[in-house]
Amino acid sequence: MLNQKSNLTRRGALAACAGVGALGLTGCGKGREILYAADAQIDGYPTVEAVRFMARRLEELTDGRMKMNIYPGAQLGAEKDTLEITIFGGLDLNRVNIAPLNSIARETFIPALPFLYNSIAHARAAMDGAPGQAILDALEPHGLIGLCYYDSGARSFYNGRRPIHEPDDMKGMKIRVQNSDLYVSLVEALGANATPMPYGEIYTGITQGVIDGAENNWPSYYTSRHFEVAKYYTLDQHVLAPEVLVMSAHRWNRLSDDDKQAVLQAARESVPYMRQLWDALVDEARETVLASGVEVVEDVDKSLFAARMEPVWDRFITTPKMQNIVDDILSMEEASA
Ligand code: GTR
Repeated sequence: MLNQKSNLTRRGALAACAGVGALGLTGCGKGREILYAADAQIDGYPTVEAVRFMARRLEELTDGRMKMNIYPGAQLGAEKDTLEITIFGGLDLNRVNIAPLNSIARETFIPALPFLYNSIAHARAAMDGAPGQAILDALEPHGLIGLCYYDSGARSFYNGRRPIHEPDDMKGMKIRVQNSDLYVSLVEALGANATPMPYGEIYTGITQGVIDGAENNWPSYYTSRHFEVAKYYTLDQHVLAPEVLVMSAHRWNRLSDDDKQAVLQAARESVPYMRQLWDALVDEARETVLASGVEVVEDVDKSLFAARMEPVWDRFITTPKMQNIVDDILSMEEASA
């Protein structure tokens, strides 16, 4: 059993060492480094396992000098809150979706534009390439270092009221969205009411009728068990926005150049590992959810959803720099097809 005294002593040491930070989850001392990482997804989810992989690589690359402690399942709070703590320097690493970064750096709207990509391969190529790097770089002036992207597949609508075949079926529905103006606009463009709310509150929100549904990819719909309470899933695939692993610039700036390189290398090496786990979980999620009796609407005329959502592009792409990144992504379409 963990002895309470040593636990308290450790907390005191952490707080003293961190100097700043609401959580004080940053570790240092005698050349040894402990990086603290948060994730809103449950233990075992591909993003969590990818950060664990990164931790093992980081330990190897630094001969055991750098270690990581990972807190999955939103133990440290919802993404919006843990991001603020990360920027402030109270938490070292945070794996989040791109959406909660939207209010921090406008460039992060780009990968969440509706129907931007023509395939998963296109999304991966764009995020692995120059456009993805330009978006990560845009985070730095806001106190975050973007280390890498992870997959998040395609997000689609689900609800507990009726099957959605076309946008008009969503009229008046209350749909939970992430904390992002772009997502609010997307849902409102369809005639539904957007309700921003943390991920962890969706299940109860649906059972209590606060919301009718939400939108997410297969693995999240499955592992969050939302499929138990929202039995209609429509594969409109409106957004292929990625997950992002960010680091607090406070912490980053205190690392030696060699340690920065090791962190970056370990993060990058975790990406192909994550993708393997991701592809397998998409299959498992689809099979299990279908077997549970969920009604999946596969035959969707996506052009109807795309037409309604199109005005969102002009509303959120507001600078020539952003437009150039969008153009770069669009020009990669053929190469990745
Ligand atoms: C998931 C993502 C989470 C969180 C969640 C949400 O796909 O992995 O980080 O952003 O969506 O909808 O809040």
